Amino acid sequence: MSASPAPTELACDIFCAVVDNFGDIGVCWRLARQLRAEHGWRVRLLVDDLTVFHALCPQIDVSLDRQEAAGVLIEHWREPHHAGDALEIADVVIEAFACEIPHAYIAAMARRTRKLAWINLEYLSGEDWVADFHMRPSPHPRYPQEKSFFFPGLGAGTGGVIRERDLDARHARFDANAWWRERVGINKPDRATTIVSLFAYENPAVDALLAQWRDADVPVVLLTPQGRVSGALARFFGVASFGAGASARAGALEAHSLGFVEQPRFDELLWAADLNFVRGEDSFVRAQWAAKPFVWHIYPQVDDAHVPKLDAALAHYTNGLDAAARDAMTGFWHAWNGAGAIDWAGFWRHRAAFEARAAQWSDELARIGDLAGNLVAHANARLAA
Ligand code: TRH
Repeated sequence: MSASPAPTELACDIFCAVVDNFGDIGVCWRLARQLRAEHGWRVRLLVDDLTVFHALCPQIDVSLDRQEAAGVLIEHWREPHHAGDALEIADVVIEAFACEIPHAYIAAMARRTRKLAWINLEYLSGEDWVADFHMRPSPHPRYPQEKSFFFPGLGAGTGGVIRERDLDARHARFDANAWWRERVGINKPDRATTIVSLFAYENPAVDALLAQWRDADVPVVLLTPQGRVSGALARFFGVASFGAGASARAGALEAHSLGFVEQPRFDELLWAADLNFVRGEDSFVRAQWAAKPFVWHIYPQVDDAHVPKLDAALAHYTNGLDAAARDAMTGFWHAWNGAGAIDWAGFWRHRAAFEARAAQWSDELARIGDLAGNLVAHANARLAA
């Protein structure tokens, strides 16, 4: 009797086009690392903008066509025709966020005799329709290929969101005192202070919020990664700029600007704060795992297509809060996203209820399963079909 063959490492290509900001590569880089580290896949990440990637992974050399980081092969993908240095077709092909993969690559996929799984990884949405469309196949109009649509989501029957196996252990090891000294250069503020992290786009509501923090009864220490909201802080404090390392004070508000850190360290900021303002997609997910109250600045879309997405997330997140706390959270998220007036005191008076719900929601979300694990199961099923 012959011995059964050793299981082969699945090869996976992830195509990532950076539309803007950090979220496209943020999601792809996190997924690539996890597929390599936790599932043993041989992962190649083809990305069209190495400069943005460098911000999340300083090890990236923007001048190289090919390099390796965290066990992942990284190729500078020159859209739209460049199909990777060697036109080797992977077992699992992931096109992130409907980016268009090169025709030469698709044609080679069609010529391949062994099965492959071609997956379009969609943007995250908490809306109900997502479960109906998750994992649906769609035939290619020209080639005998089927592509399936993998939908991240916040509810049962969706692909879930990314969650690494070592996340809880990393969180448990987090030394807040050491972090404050290293990253902010001061001792951790005492419990009487509210610590807020602020990662946001330009936001008309920020001026009112800064003024309310300045005039608040309870002191606020604000930590903000330098970026799109830094100009508003500079204006508020009457300084020329508010880049990394800057600090300022006004009334009860003390603010510190932080430099951008490599992606695995971004969680630490969320763990250090009592309340997190996050944006886009990846930081929105990380805030949920941090299990602290958070406020989401959603990525604005044309025709207000983001509004139902915002409300769907709110419906999940506020489920189980009493009516007053739910209304305060809903009103504050809406105001932060351009509808209504900011009311800090009315919001934060529900802090205890928000904290309890944030911990509970993090557990509920974990029950859907981690996106990488769900995606591996889906790809294996496609390959075996
Ligand atoms: O940067 P974002 O706004 O990204 C996006 C893009 O705009 C994209 O086009 C859009 O479709 C998507 O949002 C919904 O926000 P996001 O998704 O939170 O990505 C930020 C990434 O930056 C995240 O992976 C965390 C990382 N980061 C660090 O690695 N270090 C840091 O210091 C900070 C502040 C963030």
